[in-house]
Amino acid sequence: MYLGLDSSTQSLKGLIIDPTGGHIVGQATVNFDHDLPQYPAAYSPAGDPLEKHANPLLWLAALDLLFSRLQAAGAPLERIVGIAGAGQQHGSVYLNGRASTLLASLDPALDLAGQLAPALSRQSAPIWMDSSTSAQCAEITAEIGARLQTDTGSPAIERFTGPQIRKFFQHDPAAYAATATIHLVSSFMASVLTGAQAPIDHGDGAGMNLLNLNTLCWDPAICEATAPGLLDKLPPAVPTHTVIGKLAPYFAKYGFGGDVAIAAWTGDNPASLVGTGATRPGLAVVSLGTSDTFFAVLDPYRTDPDGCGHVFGNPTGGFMCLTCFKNGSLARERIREDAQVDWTFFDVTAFELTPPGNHGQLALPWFEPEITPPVFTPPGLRANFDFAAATPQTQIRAIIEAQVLSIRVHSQWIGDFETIRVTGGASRSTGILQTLANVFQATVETIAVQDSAALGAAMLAAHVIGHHDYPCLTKALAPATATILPDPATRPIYQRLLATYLLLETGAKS
Ligand code: XUL
Repeated sequence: MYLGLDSSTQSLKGLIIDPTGGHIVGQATVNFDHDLPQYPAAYSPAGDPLEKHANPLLWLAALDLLFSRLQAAGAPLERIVGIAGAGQQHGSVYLNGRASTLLASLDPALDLAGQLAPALSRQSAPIWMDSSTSAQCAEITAEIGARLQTDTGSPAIERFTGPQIRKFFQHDPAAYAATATIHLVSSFMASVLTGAQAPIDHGDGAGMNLLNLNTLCWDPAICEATAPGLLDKLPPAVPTHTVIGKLAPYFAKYGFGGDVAIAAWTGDNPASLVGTGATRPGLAVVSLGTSDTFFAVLDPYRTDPDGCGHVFGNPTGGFMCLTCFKNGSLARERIREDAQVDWTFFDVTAFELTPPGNHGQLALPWFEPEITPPVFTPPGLRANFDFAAATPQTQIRAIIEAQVLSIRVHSQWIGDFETIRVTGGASRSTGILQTLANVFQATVETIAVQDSAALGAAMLAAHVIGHHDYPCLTKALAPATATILPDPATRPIYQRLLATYLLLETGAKS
């Protein structure tokens, strides 16, 4: 059996799979706010709301708690032969020169947080929600130029690790100098499991603005432009398919056996690519959550001319792209509440009462600063018709078609797709699913996977350690639950509406 872990912003999840039977045989979750409120999961250390940090001891306390919960629930921990994991991307953990010794000598009589606290050279970890590094992004870009995007897969991005490291170096040079190793959340967690400094995988490493994706090595000039001596502080970069060590003896107290292999951890999005069964070209995933995300395999390597899409490593080899749309479900919820309709009306009825294309009427719900396209000051609702005077069904179709057209526009640089797999809460909406099928003229599939990052990590472990093949793992653990075909008659309607959408987006950005 194989264990997949997902260390995300709000929780640590563990999911155990039996790859032969094709079942999930155990799972547990630690919810940070609820279970460990003493350690903040996303706070602003100096009161600047653009800064968002976490206390890294949180992730250690969560690991102890998760394993004791799995043990108490009778999960078959003694039968686990391999573990892999996924971490929230971009967040960084700073360790001093004592860390390697402390990691190698964990005492099972004590807990992880207490023993590893002295290993930290920085008490907090900037996480992906931090957008406070615009100045550092500009400085790195001025030094490196356009090569930064074409070689690292993304232009300088506020939440990415390199700009965050530069800010730390500028604001606290002494603590930076006392830092021996800088980890991502993923490689930090892997280090704790193995009791030794773990490498960073290409999947998550690509979210740092430091890894050269043409050479798959840390880029010396970009590292030096980010912070002096940085190259020496980075763990090695390795393919995701790497066995990095054995589970440290510390964890035997939870009932693990003596010979558990650990595979390299990756980022939550690369792990989700595996967990949604989307590791082959021609298939894309749209995850409709608080934010909407679009991800797919990218082959061959190239970058988004608009700079909105990011390129990460595909854990199974090659590359993937990811685009985040900040105004997802929260925006949909707000429109539904304002229209005073229930979810059945929002998800189904509104689409039965209105025609595809909505007579050219579109509305962008940018209530929060948008990531794709980048809009820092949210303009609120922007429509090309009198939104307030329209019926709820027209309003709803206008919003959903604009959101789906935005996903289409900002994924066009990748190409066309035969199949789109849809996950997340809003994938219950038949209206949204049919709109996706029609706008993309692709088959839409729903999948029942709830925790795609944790499942993807478990599948990675089964593949890397147990040599199970991905198509079989996907068939058993992430099968399609429904298929929606595109209506070919809507192709010209959405081709025209795409041009209308672009005009609306341009107006809303300015
Ligand atoms: C991706 C990103 C988020 C985090 C969430 O670039 O910032 O999706 O990975 O954990």
